[in-house]
Amino acid sequence: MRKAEWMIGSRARNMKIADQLIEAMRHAKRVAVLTGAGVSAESGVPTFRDAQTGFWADFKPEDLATPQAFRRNPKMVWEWYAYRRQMVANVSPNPGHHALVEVERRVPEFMLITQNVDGLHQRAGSKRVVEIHGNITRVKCFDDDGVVEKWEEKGEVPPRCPRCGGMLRPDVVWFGEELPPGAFETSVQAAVECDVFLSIGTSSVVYPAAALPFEALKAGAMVVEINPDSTSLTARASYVLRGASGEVLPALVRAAWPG
Ligand code: BV8
Repeated sequence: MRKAEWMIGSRARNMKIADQLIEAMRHAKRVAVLTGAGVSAESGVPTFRDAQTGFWADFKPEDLATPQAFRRNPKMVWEWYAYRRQMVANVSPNPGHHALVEVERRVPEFMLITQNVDGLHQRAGSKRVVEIHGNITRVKCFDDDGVVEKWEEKGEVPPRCPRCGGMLRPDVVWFGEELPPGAFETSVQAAVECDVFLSIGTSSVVYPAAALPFEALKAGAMVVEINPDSTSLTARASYVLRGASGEVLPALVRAAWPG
C-alpha cells in the first residue's frame, strides 16, 4: 500500500485526504482507535510532552506517576492528581472527541482504546471505550485496591479508605503497574480484527499501548496516524494525516460520510 503523507493546513475545510483512505473508512466493518494526550490538547489538557506549569514545573510526569513516588510522598502525588482532576473538570470535549462519536455511530463494529485518564471521550458520548490507563475521576485504596465511590477532599491528605484505613490513590495505572484486567487483551483483539486502525495524538512511547498499531499492521489493517508531529509509528503507518485531531477528525468524517 502506497504510504502517503497528507499535510493538513489549519484551514481543515479544504484538505485533501487520500481516496483510498476515505473509501476504507466509508466501507469499514470494524474500526479500532487508539488515542493519547494529543486528542485532549485542544480542550486545554496539557500533553505529557508539554512542560508542566506552576508548582509542578519541576516534576516529570513519569516521576510522579509511580507507586514509588506515592510511597515516598503520598501527599504530593495526591495533590498532583487533585490538581489534574480539577483541570479536567473545567474543560470540555473538543471537535476531535465529537468526531469519534460520529465514527462509532456510523461503523458496524468500533472500539476506542484510550491512554487518557480524563474521561473526555465518554463525556463526548463515546460508548465502546477501553480506559487502558484508568480514570482520574475515580479513586481506590492503595492497600485493598478496591474503588471507593465517595471521599472527602478536606481533612487528611491523602484521604483514608473507609474499609481498611489505607491511603486512597487515583484509579489510574502507574508506570511499573499492570493494566486493568482484560483491558490489553480486549485492545489487542480489536487491533487484530479491525479493517482500519486510527492512532491519534499519541507519541507511541508508552508500552504496551504503543504495540497496538503494530499488532493491527501485522494483521493487515490499514493504520492511519493523526498527529502534527512524527512518532515511532510514522514510518510504518499506511497513511499519516499531519495536523491537529480537532481539525483532522471532523474533516475525515465529512469526507467519509458527506452530508
Ligand atoms: C506495564 C496513567 C507490566 C497515569 C500512564 C517495553 C519497552 C519499554 C518500556 C516498557 C516496556 N514495557 C513496559 C515498560 C515500562 C513502561 C513504559 O512504557 N515506559 C516508557 C516511558 C518507555 N510501561 C509501563 O510501566 C506500563 N505497565 O508495562 O506493566 C510491566 C510492569 C513492570 C515492568 C515491565 C512490565 C504502564 C504504563 C502506563 C503508565 N500510566 N498514564 C497518569 O496519567 O498519571 S502513561 C501516560 O503517559 C499516558 O496514559 C500515555 O500513555 C503516556 C503519554 O503518552 P501520550 O498520551 O502519547 O502523550 P504524549 O504527551 O507523550 O504525546 C502527545 C502526542 O500528541 C505527541 O505525539 C504530539 O505530537 C501529539 N499532539 C499534540 N497536540 C495534538 C497532538 N495530536 C493531535 N492533535 C493535537 N492537537
